Amino acid sequence: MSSPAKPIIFSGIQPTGRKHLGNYIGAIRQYVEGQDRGEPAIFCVVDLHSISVAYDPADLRERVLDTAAILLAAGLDPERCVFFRQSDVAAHAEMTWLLSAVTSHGDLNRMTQFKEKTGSARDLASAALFYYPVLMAADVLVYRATEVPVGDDQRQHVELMREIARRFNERFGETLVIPDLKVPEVGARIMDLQEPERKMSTTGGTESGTVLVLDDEKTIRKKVGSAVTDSGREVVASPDKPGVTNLIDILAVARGVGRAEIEREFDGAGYGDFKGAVADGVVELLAPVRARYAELRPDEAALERVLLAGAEKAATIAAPVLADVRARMGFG
Ligand code: AQP
Repeated sequence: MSSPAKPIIFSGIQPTGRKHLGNYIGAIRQYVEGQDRGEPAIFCVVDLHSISVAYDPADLRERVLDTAAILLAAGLDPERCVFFRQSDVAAHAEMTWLLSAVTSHGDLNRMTQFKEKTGSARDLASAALFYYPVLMAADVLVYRATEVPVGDDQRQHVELMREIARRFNERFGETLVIPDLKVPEVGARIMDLQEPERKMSTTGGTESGTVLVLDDEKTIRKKVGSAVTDSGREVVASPDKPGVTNLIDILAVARGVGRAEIEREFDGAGYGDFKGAVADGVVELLAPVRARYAELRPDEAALERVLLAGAEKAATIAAPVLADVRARMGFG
């Protein structure tokens, strides 16, 4: 089905209280930007995804509220976007099963994130982890979303959801929209400050190389100050300087400028001054979010109200799409 003229933006984020600078720059920042463009922009805390690894049910509920408060603190406005908890809208789970008819075992076997996350313990991984990309496809396709703002690590999953939509349309007739991937030009893959060859990550990164959205100023300065650079002095982005390149990207995003401007400003300055400026930039970027989070997080009833109201709106948008999919597939 050709994309409608109006953009429908969809993205999901896992429930943890440990959202990091990579999540903020690669995803959350794009959500806030998208809510003014999306008609509608739909964002959800993907708690169904989080049961694909070991978890504690009581803790899950708390982490959903943490994540909701972080996103609202970062600027999501439930009056201008649709913001909800994934498990409150049953269409996601039903759509997952329906789409599994046009997803092959081989497709899922090729997903690098599954391979990386399971390593040699693949046989012990939950079927849910293997199925994660189908649920992610369902999340997006059930809203006929046109645009999926994510970080670079989700590129392969978005390619697969596009393929699933194409196959569905070929097999059952034009029904689903093929969504476009949207990764930020700068900051699509923020790297771990201690191990800049790997991405900053909730589960796989180093503690001191991962700046959390809720870190206080002192912690941010310490983490940025001890970031791995290299033995040279030049502040230049290049593949053989992954640590410096990462810091340039972070500062470029924090200031809303391009890489070249940062390189020009710190030409000949040395790493000490440069890291100081990066720390200032990150503190300025995250401090307002942390302050607002402290105001919002205690009022759990208010957070629940926001999520439930969002779920009602989301369910209304998903219902006709799911009805079309069911009808095309011969149900009902
Ligand atoms: N390092 C990153 N740089 C840029 N974007 C990133 N994202 C994740 N890491 C980076 C983007 O953040 C969004 C939300 O991610 P998530 O919380 O839903 O789940 P995730 O991908 O599992 O987060 P992590 O930190 O990457 O967790 P691990 O490594 O434990 O799996 C997504 O859009 C993602 O692209």
